[in-house]
Amino acid sequence: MHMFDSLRKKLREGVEKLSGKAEEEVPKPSQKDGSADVWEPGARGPGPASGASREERAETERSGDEKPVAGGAGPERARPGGAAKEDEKGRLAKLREKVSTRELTGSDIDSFFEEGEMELLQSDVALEVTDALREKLKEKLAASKVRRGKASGFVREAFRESLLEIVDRGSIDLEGLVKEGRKAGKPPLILFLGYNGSGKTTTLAKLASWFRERGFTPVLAAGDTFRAASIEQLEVHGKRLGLRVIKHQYGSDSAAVIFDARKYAEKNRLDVVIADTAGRQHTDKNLMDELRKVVRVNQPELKVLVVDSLTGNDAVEQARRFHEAVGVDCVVMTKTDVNPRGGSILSVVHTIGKPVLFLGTGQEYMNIEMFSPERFVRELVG
Ligand SMILES: Nc1nc2c(ncn2[C@@H]2O[C@H](COP(=O)(O)OP(=O)(O)OP(=O)(O)O)[C@@H](O)[C@H]2O)c(=O)[nH]1
Ligand SMILES: [Mg+2]
Repeated sequence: MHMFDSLRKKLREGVEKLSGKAEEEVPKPSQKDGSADVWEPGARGPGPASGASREERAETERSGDEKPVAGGAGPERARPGGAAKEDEKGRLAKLREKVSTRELTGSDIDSFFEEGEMELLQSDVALEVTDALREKLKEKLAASKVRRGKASGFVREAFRESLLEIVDRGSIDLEGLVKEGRKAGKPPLILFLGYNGSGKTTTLAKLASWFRERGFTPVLAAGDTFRAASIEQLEVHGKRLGLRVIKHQYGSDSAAVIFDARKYAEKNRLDVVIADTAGRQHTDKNLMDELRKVVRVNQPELKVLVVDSLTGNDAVEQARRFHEAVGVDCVVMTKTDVNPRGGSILSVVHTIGKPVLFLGTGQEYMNIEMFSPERFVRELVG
């Protein structure tokens, strides 16, 4: 199983289908300009040309550099026409463009989405995202002429750009944040929050390890004073990583623990405070109030929402509610190593308009992958 396999499959199918459409056939003879499309015997199209004059057809055959329509050239040969040369040139250029390009229409794009919506949903792409993608593709593809033989690259690029517009929400400069804190003599506070079991504690330990590898020294704040054994869990990480853990009693005020951790870091000239918080559901009013207080009292430099990518479409609701409650700065999507769907990344980012900081790709410290929107999109559509 590869990360995002099912989403990748669906999107690549989209590229193929739409580029197939673009290569498929030239439009039926246009009534408007009086010119006609040319079809040669053997062409993959609706059949022999109906309205083209012999001259036009012959000229198209002779313009050997552009082979607009696949299939064999007819037996007819050119018969010099009587029209003025310039006129003839213009007419032929127009004709050549007609046979060498095909306009994708809004309904081509709609039909892909109508067929594929369910599957996209099953890959955790929320309906709002599907709609946004559809509109973006229409903007880029509908009514633009696609050159024959070039459709696949053209359509792929449109997918890439559209997905990038959805998923690229800027980036967070973690090292810059810490360096600025050093200059100001105030170590930044990075606060982790999210649903129960989403991976907050594991993820913050991974980030602490990431900082250590880069020569920075974090201090950990045991802000989850609620769940049994949460403090011990953080202490295990502290021990493994050789980092100080600031803790209070179970049931004590989370905001106060984190406040103390910042003071400790300031006093000891440590680089960054990384704070755990209890897992909570947005429906739990008391715990959400507690989180608001943590934020109000401590004013974190970075609020990181940790979302279990396996949550599926519910991830959108989680992200929205946490964002409304405290204003999230970025997201970590965890368990992407055991999730072939991948659409929740698009959905969450689209919903709150904040960047993905990194992906959790396993249970070890090293299993984090800094998120690059460009790479993500390339992995999806090539
Ligand atoms: N496969 C995989 N497992 C992960 C990843 N991130 C976290 N986990 C696992 O998810 C489980 C929950 O992780 P925790 O870090 O305890 O989650 P939490 O959000 O702190 O949980 P609570 O404090 O109870 O709310 C653990 O078994 C982790 O090993 C990941 O990226 N991949
Ligand atoms: Mg935890």
